[in-house]
Amino acid sequence: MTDALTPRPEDKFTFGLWTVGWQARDPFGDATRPALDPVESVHRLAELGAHGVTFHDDDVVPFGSDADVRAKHLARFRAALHETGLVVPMVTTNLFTHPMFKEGAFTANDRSVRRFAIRKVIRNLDVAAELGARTYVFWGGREGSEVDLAKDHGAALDRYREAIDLLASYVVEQGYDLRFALEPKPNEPRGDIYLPTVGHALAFIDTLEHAHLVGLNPEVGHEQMSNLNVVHAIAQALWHGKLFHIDLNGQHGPKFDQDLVFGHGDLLSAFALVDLLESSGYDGPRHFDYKPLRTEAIDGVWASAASNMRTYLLLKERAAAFRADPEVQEAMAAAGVPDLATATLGPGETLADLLADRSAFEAFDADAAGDRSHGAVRLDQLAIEHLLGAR
Ligand code: DIG
Ligand code: MN
Ligand code: MN
Repeated sequence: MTDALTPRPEDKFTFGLWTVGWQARDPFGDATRPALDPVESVHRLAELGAHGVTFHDDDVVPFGSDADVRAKHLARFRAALHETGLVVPMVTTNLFTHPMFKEGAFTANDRSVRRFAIRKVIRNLDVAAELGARTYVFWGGREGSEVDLAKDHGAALDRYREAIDLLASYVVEQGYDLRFALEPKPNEPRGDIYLPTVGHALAFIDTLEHAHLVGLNPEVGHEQMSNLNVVHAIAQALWHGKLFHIDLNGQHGPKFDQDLVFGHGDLLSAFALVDLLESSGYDGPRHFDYKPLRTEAIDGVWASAASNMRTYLLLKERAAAFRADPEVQEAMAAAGVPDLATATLGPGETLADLLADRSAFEAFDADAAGDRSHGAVRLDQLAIEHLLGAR
């Protein structure tokens, strides 16, 4: 029996193979789960209602495989996609697991590592294009430092830009229909990571040779690790026309990267994020980049995958009900929310007109404005009540 909470391909839910495939090894403990065959993940995620999968090169082809082995792994993976109908909207590169990347990839002091990293990405850009991916993500997990004086940070940004510009030039020369999405993160695994937030990444993108081809893949928890508001971050990414992809998950504020199931962190923030995504016209994948809790066995892995999609659909349903609620609409109007869309200067009004308008300043009743009650708490309570199913 299907209902509004049954995931459908048109919901565009996608999962990284590395998510359900995480064996739950952490800095303080061994794996608690066996390795998962990517082909099995494709079939199980399809059964759960996913629209597609995403992957790092090494998730499908083990690092260091020779050409024949690589071809066999890719062939098995393609066959599973064909059998299930799953698509691959996004591909990325593992530039962080092999010890060679321990001091960086694009920004490694060791030039030979930087050259290897670029070649590793180029080889996987070809795979991404061949599979029909439209987005290629760059998460610079090893691009950073623990010791400030062990790195020339300006030169590091030069090298980061050189790599992205070179790779974007390759995509243009090959005629690939691919765009790049940078994924900010403040720290972990490096003590401090370059391009730590959406803001830093936006500023960096503006300096690039092919800036129009480069956008963002913000991850919910990564902004929240910096105690930043992820709804503001996504709104600004949209405002710049740079929300090319998104990593949805959950996080309980400033601590290690929890990669929880979407909504299992700050639920009210997740509600506002779904409201924004569903009203913004963003038509990209609803991509989950999360880790099934280390406490779970394989049954919990698939349950957690389903939970991401079910939670998203519940929030989507509640956000629509919130927006349709006449009391919410009245409370929005009372709070002046729609008024912000009106320009501060009137149509055709000039600065001189503003300077001549005594009601704007000389005769303005600042105390009356200060006394006004804006009704934000009422909106918060209405959101809570919709979330709790009380309306
Ligand atoms: C971690 O948040 C990163 C890597 O898993 C991957 O490179 C990227 C893709 O979404 N997210
Ligand atoms: Mn994360
Ligand atoms: Mn991510």
